[in-house]
Amino acid sequence: MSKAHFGLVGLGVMGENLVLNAERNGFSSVVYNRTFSKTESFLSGRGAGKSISGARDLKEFVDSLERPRRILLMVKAGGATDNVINQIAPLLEEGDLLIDGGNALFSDTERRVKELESKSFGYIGMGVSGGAKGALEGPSMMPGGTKASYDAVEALLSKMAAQVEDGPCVTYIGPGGSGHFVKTVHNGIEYGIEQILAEAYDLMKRTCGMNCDAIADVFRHWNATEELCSYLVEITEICLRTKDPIDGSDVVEKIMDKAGQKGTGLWTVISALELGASVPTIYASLNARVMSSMKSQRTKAQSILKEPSAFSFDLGDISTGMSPVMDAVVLSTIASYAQGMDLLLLASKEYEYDFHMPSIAQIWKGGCIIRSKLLKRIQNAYNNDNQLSNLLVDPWFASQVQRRLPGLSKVVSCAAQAGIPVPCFSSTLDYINSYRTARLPQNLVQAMRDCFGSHTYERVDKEGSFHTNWLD
Ligand code: NBP
Repeated sequence: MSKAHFGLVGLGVMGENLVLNAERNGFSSVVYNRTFSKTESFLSGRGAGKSISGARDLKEFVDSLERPRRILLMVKAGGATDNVINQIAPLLEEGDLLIDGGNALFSDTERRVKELESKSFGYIGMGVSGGAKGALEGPSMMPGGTKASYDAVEALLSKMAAQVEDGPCVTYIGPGGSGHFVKTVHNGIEYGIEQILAEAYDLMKRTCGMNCDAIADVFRHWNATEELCSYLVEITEICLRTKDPIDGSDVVEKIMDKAGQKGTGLWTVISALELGASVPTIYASLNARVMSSMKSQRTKAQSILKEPSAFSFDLGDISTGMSPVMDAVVLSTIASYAQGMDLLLLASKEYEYDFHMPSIAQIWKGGCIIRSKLLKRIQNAYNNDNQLSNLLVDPWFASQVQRRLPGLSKVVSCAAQAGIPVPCFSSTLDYINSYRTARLPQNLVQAMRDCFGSHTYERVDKEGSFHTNWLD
């Protein structure tokens, strides 16, 4: 029997769809899953009639693959991935290649790359984005490891990836854990945008009394603009229009207001703090999920901490796309991307990943959850300057800030008066106002630090390190 071109371990939502994608693109495949009954039901279900076979154990799986073997792991990140690697590594031979497509912590991938490359077979840590549909139809993929390992699977990955006007949504990201680092930051940006869209929905509902269909109309309008045309805006409209089949009411209004998280948003913020990147919009979205989980405390507090008395303000109307709210959404979305890209640049220097920023923007233009028209502008900005200090100072983005800052400011101040939380909008406003302020009040912070702890300070009028005897 001829050997398969491609092997997949882990028949979860992602693995199932990725192996169907590989097979559709001409790569006969073999699958292995810890629980064999899942393999059987896959092969008799979605995998039936295709060039996909199943293996009962890892030895049979490895023996069914042509050499050098190309094996994609799509199992739960963390200990499960280590377990599978420990079981499969002794069965591999020189030149074989393992790809971890799970959402691994990038430092775990660094460790695994070091351990496994020394065993003479290749190891790639690859971020995959696009959910189930993207995995089947073409995801965005972010592979990191040695260039030689990437070259060995480039043809396979290029065929499986989403395609946009300037190529497939996959590229060599860089060494070690760089692919998983980029995927982590992608998810951090995603957290930000999801919260931004939720804040817009909340404002329109609570200040304008709009129902889900009316708000969905606004999202449809936004999705037709260059600034906001994106997958997340598109699915937000769908979510808002979807009705409960039982009583025809809006499903969204029946969903518990507690948002889950699996770690990548947290890892983004931890990395940002470690590297000294300012990511307040992304952090605000993470904190909003944490706050949302405190449902019983919030319910109790609502009756104790009264909201401000009646207010009124003008957010525009649907025909103008609720323009101040749109300004707030556009600038906060830009801030999410800007903060994520800034974090990538710092990581590129600190970890010697040598990121090619335009290529990262390019592979996010299709297949992934944060795909949007804005990414073309981001790609252009970094094509002009791969080390651009911040997207906000690129001419096109700067013009957006200039034009939309009054709208964002209005939304934040009105929301504050109405007692409506808009953590991403307000963090973005502070972020932009801070970033465009040449002199911040940290001179006083430095004075205090020197006063109580003799930490010294620099001066604006001469070089050196200074101390004042403040308390004498
Ligand atoms: P899950 O994250 O739910 O993982 C399911 C797979 O992991 C099954 O094949 C399961 O085998 C296997 N597994 C587990 Br759980 N523990 C194992 C262990 N100790 N040893 C061996 N296998 C084990 O599936 P998923 O949602 O398809 O995600 C797969 C990976 O892709 C994850 O790392 C995830 O973070 C990442 N990812 C997910 C998405 C998404 O939208 N879902 C998007 C991008 C990336 P079993 O059948 O025997 O339990």
